[in-house]
Amino acid sequence: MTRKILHAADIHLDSPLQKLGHYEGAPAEQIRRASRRAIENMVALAIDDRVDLVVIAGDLYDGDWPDQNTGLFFVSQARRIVDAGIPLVVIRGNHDAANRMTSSLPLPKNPDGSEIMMSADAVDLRSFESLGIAVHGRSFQNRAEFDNLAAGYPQPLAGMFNLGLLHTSLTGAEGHDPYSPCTPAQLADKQYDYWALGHVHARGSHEIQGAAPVVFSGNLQGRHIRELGPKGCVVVKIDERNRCATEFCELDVVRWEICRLDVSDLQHPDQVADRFQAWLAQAMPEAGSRLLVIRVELVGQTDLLHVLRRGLSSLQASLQAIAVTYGRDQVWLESVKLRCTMPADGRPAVDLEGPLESLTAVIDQMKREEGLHDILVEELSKLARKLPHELCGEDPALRLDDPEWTNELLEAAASEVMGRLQQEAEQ
Ligand SMILES: [Mn+2]
Repeated sequence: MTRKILHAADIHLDSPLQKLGHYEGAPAEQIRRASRRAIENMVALAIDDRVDLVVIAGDLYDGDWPDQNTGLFFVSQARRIVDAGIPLVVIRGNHDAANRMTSSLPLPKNPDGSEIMMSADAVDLRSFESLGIAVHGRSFQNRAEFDNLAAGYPQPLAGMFNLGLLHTSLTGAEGHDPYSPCTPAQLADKQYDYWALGHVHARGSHEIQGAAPVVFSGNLQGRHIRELGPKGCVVVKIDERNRCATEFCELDVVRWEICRLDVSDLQHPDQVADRFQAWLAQAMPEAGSRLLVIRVELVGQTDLLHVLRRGLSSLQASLQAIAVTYGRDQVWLESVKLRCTMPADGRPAVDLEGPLESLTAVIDQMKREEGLHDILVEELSKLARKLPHELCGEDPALRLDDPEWTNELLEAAASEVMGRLQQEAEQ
């Protein structure tokens, strides 16, 4: 008997998008409702593709519900799944840990009468005899779960396809808290047939060769510019001998992309707009009918850097105009970032002498000095302590522990100073 399991995770239903309010003309409503549309797509896929089981590996909710509508929405979607005769199994992750959620609603029961939500008290089991599938899983009791939950998972049930459902950071993943740590070797030791993981929002496989697949499905719908590209779920196809093959299925309705434009051979800033339009011509068909949210990053070495920096707001406006006219309602420009640098060997187009020349030397020297980074972090830490909580959450305004971010800040500051001084020198 062949079977199909839909594996999803990290839905963060109705997660707030606080920064959207900062952008002029953002399609905020479309982005805000994206997590719901993505769930509807998931349910439609489960029903249309006739999957046999749906599992959600934690962080279904982003945290306590803003109101009961979030819970009611999921109840209605769970209802659609079980009404189609498909069982659904869910564990809680750090975001929707048992002790974080103050309100709850009764979920429908599975077709065999079992509960959808797995226990946080001990490792739980859902055994679907008619499918020959056993699901072992445990919900997070507390937000910060530092024990290796996998250690308590039992031996596989003989004669069944054994699936481990777990919310974990494995051995650690950049940008994700190290909850429920474990190694791929420890998971392999359990001798299950598939590990459906959640927590890490980037899709990926981590199995040891020859052992069961260990898969992060990634999140269902990207929520900001660091959750890039196609998002969705994994459909696991199981053959008669309990061997499985996985297939990624796109479910997102809003897609975040970075458009990197190399400006090394740029003759004039106006050319950036042409290149952006050419990039859009390729990207739009790939995105289908989805809303594309795009950050433009200019990379490479150019001595037009200071010119670009000075004209950044008008460049941003002209790219936005292209997004509106050429992209119609399908494209929204999130921001334009200058990641390009001055040519290492050449001097800027403008002849530097006197104070500008000295300043260039000072900036170059500061970039080489290692202490500069520490000074910046120390200064900004004072500011960070005064920031309201909303600006320090998952997508913080100041990312002081990210050396790439602080370096960008220093580069931007140097460029800004040079640009302003040159402007004055020319006037
Ligand atoms: Mn998580």
